[in-house]
Amino acid sequence: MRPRTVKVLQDAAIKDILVHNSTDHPALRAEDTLMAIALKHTNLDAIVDAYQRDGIVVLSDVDPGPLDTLTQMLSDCSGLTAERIEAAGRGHDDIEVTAEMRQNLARGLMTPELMATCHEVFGDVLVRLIGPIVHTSQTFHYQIKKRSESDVVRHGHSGDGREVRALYGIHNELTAARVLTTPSALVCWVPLNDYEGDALYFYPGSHRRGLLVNGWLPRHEDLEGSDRVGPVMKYRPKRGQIVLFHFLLMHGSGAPSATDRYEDGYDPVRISCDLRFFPFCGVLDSSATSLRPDPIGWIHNRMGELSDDLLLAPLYETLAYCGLPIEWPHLPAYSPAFWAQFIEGLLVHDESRMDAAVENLVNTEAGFDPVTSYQERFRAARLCRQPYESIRESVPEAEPVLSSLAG
Ligand SMILES: O=C(O)CCC(=O)C(=O)O
Ligand SMILES: [Fe+2]
Repeated sequence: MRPRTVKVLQDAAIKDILVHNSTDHPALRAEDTLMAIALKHTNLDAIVDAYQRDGIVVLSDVDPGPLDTLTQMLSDCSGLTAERIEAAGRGHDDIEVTAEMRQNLARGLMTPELMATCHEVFGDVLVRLIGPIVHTSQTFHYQIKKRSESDVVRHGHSGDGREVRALYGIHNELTAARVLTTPSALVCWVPLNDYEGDALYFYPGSHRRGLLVNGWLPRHEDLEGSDRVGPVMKYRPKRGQIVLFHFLLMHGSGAPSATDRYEDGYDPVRISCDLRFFPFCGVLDSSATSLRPDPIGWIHNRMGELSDDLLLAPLYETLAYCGLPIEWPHLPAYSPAFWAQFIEGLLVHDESRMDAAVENLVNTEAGFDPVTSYQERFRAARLCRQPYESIRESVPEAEPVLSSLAG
């Protein structure tokens, strides 16, 4: 392929500079562009602060273990070499995403090696953000998106693999997914190449505004009244960075900026993968891992140090799933911690408590769907044995709940 020159206007060049790694001012955020924080022990507080404030944090200087494994797995299932993956982001290689490739890429399968390297590299951040017991998604999704792409989907995995290359409308992870999980999980979005374009749009702070949509909205530029979702920030992927974001954070695929001009045919391709991490989740039919000994003791200690309901939410959920009592403080409107009250209701089959919790989570002022649509959907939640079986040894406190579930 012939290398192509890129002509960008001044504003795009400025953005490039702004996305450099800022270790001196780790929690900085400039205008509408997200800054990166180096993933190291001394920055853990700054990482947690940024996540609390924005609902999203970009990490740099990350150990390459998970990235290398994900790149190798992509090469194995698609035939794309590491060189081609890299060149595609600069528009130096067209990547034909065939129907067969899409089928393979729509569902990557988690392996024990990938899970181990993720826990090693992200474990300390994960326990701070979602607590000491973690489910790691069994499947993940590769995305291969051309800058010129115009197809927009308003659904996730659908079987035809269209979502591998199409742009996503605005959504949050909880209600966009078919399977019900928890608002307090997080996405770990992994760019596999540097990409000359705004890959993702995020709405920082929307993670504290409750449920705004029960499904999917159009893309930012196609949505009249996108200011209801909030101010938008753009992310330009850099290989080696990792983007962590909250399950309630509104986001969607970006598109070429109207001010970027390119020579004919210049069409970089971004390649990425997204993993998901959940706090202990009794409705998720998978095994959880305890990343700390005596997780319930750990949770009680940590709760004494925390005041933010956003970080307390996943800890309350774990206690609620284990049938343990919670001393409820007053919760702010739309707090994700209301989900733990939903779980308390679920455990004792109290639909009115479940419905009340959901009502507190739904933002009817700015949102797009009525409370009843969420309540009807979430009432179908059922506890599974598998997560409880998997923590049997580390959390003996949950034994009564496990025994109450049919074998
Ligand atoms: O890569 C994209 O365009 C969208 C990704 C996304 O929505 C996600 O990873 O949750
Ligand atoms: Fe998403």
